[in-house]
Amino acid sequence: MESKDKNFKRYLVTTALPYANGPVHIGHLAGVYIPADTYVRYLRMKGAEVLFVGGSDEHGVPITIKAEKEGCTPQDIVDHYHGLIKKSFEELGISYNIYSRTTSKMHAATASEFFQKLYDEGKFIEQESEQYFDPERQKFLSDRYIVGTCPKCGAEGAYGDQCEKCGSSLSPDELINPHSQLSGAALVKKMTKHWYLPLDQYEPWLHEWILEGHKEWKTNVYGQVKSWLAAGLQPRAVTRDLDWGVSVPIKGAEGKVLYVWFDAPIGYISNTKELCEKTGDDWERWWKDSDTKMVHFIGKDNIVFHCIIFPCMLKAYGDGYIVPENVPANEFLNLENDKISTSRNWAVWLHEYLEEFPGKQDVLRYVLTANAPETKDNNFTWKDYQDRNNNELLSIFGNFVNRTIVLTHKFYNGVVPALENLTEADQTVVNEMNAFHEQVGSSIETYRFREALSELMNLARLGNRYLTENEPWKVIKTDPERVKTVMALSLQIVAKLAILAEPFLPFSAKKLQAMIGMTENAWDTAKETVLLPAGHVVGQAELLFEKVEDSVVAAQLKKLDDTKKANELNAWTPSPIKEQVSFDDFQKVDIRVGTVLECTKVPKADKLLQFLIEDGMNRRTIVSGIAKYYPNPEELVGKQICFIANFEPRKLKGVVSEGMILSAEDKDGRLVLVTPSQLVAPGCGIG
Ligand code: B3M
Ligand code: ZN
Repeated sequence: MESKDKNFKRYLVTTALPYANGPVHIGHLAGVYIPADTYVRYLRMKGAEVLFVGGSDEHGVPITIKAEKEGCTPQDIVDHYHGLIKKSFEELGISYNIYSRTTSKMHAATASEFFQKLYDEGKFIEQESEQYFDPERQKFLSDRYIVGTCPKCGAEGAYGDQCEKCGSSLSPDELINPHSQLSGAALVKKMTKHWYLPLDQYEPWLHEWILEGHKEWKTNVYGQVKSWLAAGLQPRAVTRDLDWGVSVPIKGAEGKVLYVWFDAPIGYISNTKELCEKTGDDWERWWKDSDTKMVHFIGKDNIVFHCIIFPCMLKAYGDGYIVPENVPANEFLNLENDKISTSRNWAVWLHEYLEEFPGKQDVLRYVLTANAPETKDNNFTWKDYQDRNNNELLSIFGNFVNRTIVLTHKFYNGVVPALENLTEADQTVVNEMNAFHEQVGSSIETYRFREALSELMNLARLGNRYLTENEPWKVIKTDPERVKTVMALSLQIVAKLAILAEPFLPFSAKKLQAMIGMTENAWDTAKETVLLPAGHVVGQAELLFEKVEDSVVAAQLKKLDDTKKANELNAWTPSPIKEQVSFDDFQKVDIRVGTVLECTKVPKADKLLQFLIEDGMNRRTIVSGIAKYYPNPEELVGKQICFIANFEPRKLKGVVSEGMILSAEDKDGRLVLVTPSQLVAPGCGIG
């Protein structure tokens, strides 16, 4: 396997711990969880000893903000999302050995002990600095809790780390009039003490370990590490003044917790311990034995934490801790050509997919692997989802398997014929098909999952082509002996597919294995030419995949379109409130209800409508600039409108207008007439 120079005895595979403040979406899946699960399933099939560790990241400021907004505790938030995430991962078939959480007791103890040891050994720098403090709530505020006016665009409500209006990243010092999001109080600055991990001291080691020792890492990962090191590392604070997190276990640190990015990666260790405690395994052999190969699956925004900070923590701790052998981070996935965004609800959420597409886990796994953002950002579209399902899974894979099994039943009642009397062309197909086991495997081992999947599909293509070229359904009439060979060989391809597909399409592969009565699914059995011996009986054909109809795609696109519309409405802010007026001033304006008697376009004025209004005493003419929004003015006859009765008369395009009709101006500038909600007597006053 990889790292040809070293034979590892076991694999410790981790996936980034998703924040438990929202559900998981396809971007997370394509970037992290599906490739990791594919890798792990493959390793297990290879007979390797593997520990696959996941969990929820339940600390950090965004969780506390969400709790505050929803009027509940942070624990409520993480309980809800941890449950949701864990369940959806299970349903998608992400085959963790453990999926735990960073609010567990084991984690608090582990993270705390980790900090304590580094502290005791003088591995931190202690430093006081001035931080913003909310005098009303008596607490220090993290950047997210500080709001003010954006110095770049003037928007109100910009955060201490970013203005969401113009997107500029900010520091709280740059904000105009910074105040507390919690209490609204003006902020003061106060001294506070924190502990820093002096990353700069580890630069030479990082240089040697990664830049010299791991040139094989993906270029996006290697490149990021290189540029961080070139820029020079700074000491990083590993504590925060916050009341949600793992308490800093030392005297004088009351009210402080470990920084979420310090505790979260320790979660990999805590969760390993939790599992080993249950199973009676020794956790240290996973973490402190150089025979263990550790691989972190993450997204690109987590590279610095997994390639620099966490390894420095492990190195600082010493005691035999290993560091990752690889960190195959992916880029980002977009959705319908737009950035996936939780706050804009622009995502395909895993729990919703599982509900709306029952039994179609493998389709999502397939599409997200085929489109994985391995080397650059990539795009998910529902059209592509449909195409890949219909034209690849169904037409190539499903169709080949189905044809082969149906014909085997038709010709031989499901009994596999002997693979003999091979022609030269058959022998070429045998050689070709036997190469896939190695090709798919080595692509997986080097984290090239897209390539591995397309190789797998090439095996199915090979099978399809072989059947089509040999036409057993015709030849059966003229040369039944020949058909035995053709079917025997096709069945071996089906069996090979059943094994090689398993890391990618675990549900369908299992179904196929059961269908053809295969009991052995070790990866290396796929090396063999004959997997289904003569005389073996295969079961009846069952459909592995089904067509995705246009209406399904349309429904998903409609859902996204609705989201877009809702976002546009939310994004709009009404104009600022005008200067205050007194009751007396308001009383001066005489607003009344009138009934429309006539309504026509004003000639040679495309914006204007001329109304004849019954005002209870008289009839009056009012001209209003709403023609564009009421193309059939006659339809307004009989409707009631509101108008200013004592508005100074004005002449518009030769017509004297005796008042002003009220209309609402929508966010897009559209004018809509204001009418009473029930019929009232014309002339009655509004106020
Ligand atoms: N909670 C996930 C994220 O950045 C973050 C990963 C922690 S991994 C130790 O979305
Ligand atoms: Zn701004």
